[in-house]
Amino acid sequence: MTVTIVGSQLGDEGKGGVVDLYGDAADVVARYQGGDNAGHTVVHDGEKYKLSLVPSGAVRGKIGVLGNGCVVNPETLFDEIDTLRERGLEPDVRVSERAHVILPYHRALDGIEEEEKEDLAAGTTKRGIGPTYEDKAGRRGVRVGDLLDSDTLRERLEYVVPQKKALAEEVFDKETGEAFDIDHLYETYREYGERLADEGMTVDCGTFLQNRIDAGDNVMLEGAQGTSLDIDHGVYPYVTSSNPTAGGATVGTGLGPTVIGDGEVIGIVKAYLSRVGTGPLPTELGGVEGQTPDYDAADGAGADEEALATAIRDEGGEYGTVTGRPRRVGWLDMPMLRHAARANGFTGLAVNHIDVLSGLDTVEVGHSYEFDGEEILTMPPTTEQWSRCEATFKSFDGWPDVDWTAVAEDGYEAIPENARTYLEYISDELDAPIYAVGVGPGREETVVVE
Ligand code: 2SA
Ligand code: MG
Repeated sequence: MTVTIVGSQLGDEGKGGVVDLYGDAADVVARYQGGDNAGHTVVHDGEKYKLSLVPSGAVRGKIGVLGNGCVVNPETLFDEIDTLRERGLEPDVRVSERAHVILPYHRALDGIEEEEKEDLAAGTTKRGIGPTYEDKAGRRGVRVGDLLDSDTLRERLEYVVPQKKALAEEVFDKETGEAFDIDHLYETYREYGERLADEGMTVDCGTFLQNRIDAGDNVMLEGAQGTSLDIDHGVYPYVTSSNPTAGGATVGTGLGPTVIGDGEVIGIVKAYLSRVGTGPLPTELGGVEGQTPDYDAADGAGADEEALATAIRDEGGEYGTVTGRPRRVGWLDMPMLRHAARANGFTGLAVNHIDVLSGLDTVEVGHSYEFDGEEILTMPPTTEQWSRCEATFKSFDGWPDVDWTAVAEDGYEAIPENARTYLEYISDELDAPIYAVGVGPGREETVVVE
């Protein structure tokens, strides 16, 4: 049996808490896309762990797998594993031999391209994610399995590195150093390969997971980022370079779609919107310099909106886990969620952070868009079209700030009535039941809907 956890918005929907909730029943937790651009905070036995690559289940004694759809920076991988070991844990992490390796030149080129792109820059995490997936699609990538075979590694590097060096030096007019030096890269990455082999960490992901499922184990597939950051279904080009949508779970692990479809696909929804990075955002409140297009510090009426945005940002701790960037915030965007519900085929929803909105007089929701004089209920296919959409809002009466820990203990009926009205609206619009409601940052602060 599998449970797939997918972000339905722009990442940071609180997937970690839901992974925790369902992770108890899981024996294996696998990631299927992305790399060390995914920030998740895991609280375990009162200790806080910040991870960006290692699947969060590894903190809780589960087997953590990085699937073939992931891009792996071995330096981050071993740093995270070593840090967990120093803190007394014994993480069991496996890595697909088919996963692609992030090399130092990928990180360098990510930074260079973001500078060059100006208005088209996605505001990436600069972890080399895009350039690594580019090389994967361009059939010039280095895979984890290649690190274990020094002749192949050497051959691959000799082919690709001169191209990368020329790109940096000749196209972008940048100086290159060790990150573009074949001998240096060969030595360093061969050693990573040795460590992966010594610790028996590499697997053929699809076979490994299928065998576990056949033996009766539960497998959780943990998506990173979110649907609107999907390279195909997101707001291109302001997206990440992988498929966070549920289809990515099959391609990115090697499990068949019927295996994934036999299980649950849970859409994680944040009760409002947050976004790190650039691009349009029709329900945005205020803005963040350097990320919001044409950002202008607000005055007059806009100042109230800025203040509300700041309050939500601070209350919700909306700062990037990986980069520390303040996140842009806005009201819930229903066209975005309808798009996500369809693209992922959610069997259920978890709605998080309803506590963050408590105490407001009214809570707004972008119910539909006005687009070229017409009302539309889902996202248009191009981002240029999306930028012309104006949200039409629907207002909900706010709910009080209550003792959310007590609510978590008492169950769904203890959630303030107005908040339940809001939740039921989301569930009706997306035609999916609510499985869980996040009412606080802690692991226990989740209401499971019976
Ligand atoms: P990239 O680095 O190539 O994946 O960036 C491309 C776009 O995808 C966005 N992106 C993210 N958005 C939200 N959360 C992410 N993870 C970290 C977190 C981000 C952080 O959990 O907070 O710490 O800043 C994440 N990863 C990628 C990114 O902003 C670009 O718009
Ligand atoms: Mg995150």
